[in-house]
Amino acid sequence: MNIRKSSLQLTETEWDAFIQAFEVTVNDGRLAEFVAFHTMNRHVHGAGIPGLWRFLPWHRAYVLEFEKVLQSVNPSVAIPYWDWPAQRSIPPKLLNYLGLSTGRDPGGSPRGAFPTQSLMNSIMADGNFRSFTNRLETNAHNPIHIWVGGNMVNMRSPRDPLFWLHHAAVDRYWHLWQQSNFSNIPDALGADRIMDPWNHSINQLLDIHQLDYAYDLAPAPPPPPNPDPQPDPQPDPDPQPDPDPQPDPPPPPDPQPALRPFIYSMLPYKKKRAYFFKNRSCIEYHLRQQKILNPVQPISQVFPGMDFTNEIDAIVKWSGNKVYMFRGNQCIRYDIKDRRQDPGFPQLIDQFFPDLGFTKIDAAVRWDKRTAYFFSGSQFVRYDIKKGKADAGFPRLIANNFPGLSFQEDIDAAICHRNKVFFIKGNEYSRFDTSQWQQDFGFPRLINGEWPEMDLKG
Ligand SMILES: [Cu+2]
Repeated sequence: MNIRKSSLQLTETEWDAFIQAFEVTVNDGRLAEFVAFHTMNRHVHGAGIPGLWRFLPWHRAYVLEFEKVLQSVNPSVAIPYWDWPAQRSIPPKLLNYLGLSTGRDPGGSPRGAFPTQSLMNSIMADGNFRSFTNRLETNAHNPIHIWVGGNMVNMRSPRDPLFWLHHAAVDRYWHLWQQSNFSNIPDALGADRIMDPWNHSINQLLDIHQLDYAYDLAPAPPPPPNPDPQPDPQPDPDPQPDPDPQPDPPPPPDPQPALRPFIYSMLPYKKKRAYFFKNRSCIEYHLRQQKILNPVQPISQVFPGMDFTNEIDAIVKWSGNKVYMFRGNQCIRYDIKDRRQDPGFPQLIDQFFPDLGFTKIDAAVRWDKRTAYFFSGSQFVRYDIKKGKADAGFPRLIANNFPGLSFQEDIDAAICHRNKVFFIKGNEYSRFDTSQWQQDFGFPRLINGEWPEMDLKG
């Protein structure tokens, strides 16, 4: 039985053996052969059928078969798993070892990208295979591929040794989940049940002990203790008064800062068309064809004469040709036909829209002819455009009124297209069906997976 250990638990010798065996497969072409299996992409990723059913079993076979290749070089090698909630960085031993990868580009703070323990707990508590695998793939697996960058964001990701540690981690979560959901299995049909190019069927892949491997269940080592604040043993021989006393430093950042937003606000302006905004830029987008119509342009060029030329928090189409735009604690009204800002603006949000009860708006959306929704923090208000006031009984909690919506606070942007509302937060978007009043299946999705050019430059 071959035991896969946490990347935090591997000894120096075990790391060296893994890297040496990996390097042999780089040089003899066997890794490249495996990369080719992945780029063929035989429906081995979500979000539709059969990719949704095949993602976990196919990658289980894939990691297992490659592990056998490594073991043909050195029988003692097992692929370690990257324990993301505990090791929120590239395992140091692999920092300078790229395998066949042409490079990495780790994307800033891992705090937004690495799944937290509480996210993993919530995914693991999901008793439905279909939504479990979708969330594991979309919310935990994808962000790490993207965070690592380089080859890890495309189908050649298996070139990077991190891929294998990453997918061992995904596989381990499936295995742990199976302990309480064993009969809950991928519902693929016919040929989709066979994990080609091998002939393992899904049924043969369900029990890892039959596949002769296991995961160490040793708990991750505790985080290093905070050093006790000790009095300085050597008193400063020449204490100087602080030459420039500063106020206390700001409090440390929130331990779970929001993901870096991809889109700050959206404005529908014609049937099926919208502007998407980020930083100082906007692009024109076709909602139905899902394509960009014009290159990125500065906001100040597309909307001349406007006081807000960057970082617009929210935009909502109002009646006629008027739109309201929100930034910080201010709002303006803009005429999109005449392309000019209405006189008398900017105004303070809490003075111009006093019954919203918000000083800041994260997202706003025109829901139908008469209704707009404003989102701020974890709350929202429904607003009657015709009466010019908020409906009674608001604000309410997003979490209580949008059942199943993945984003329950700090929504970046929202836009309505027919009976669907798209919500954006960080690098994900979700689609909410207003006639069924529920989030559509298969969401949230990654913006840069499906809307590849959407990362507007500042
Ligand atoms: Cu992957």
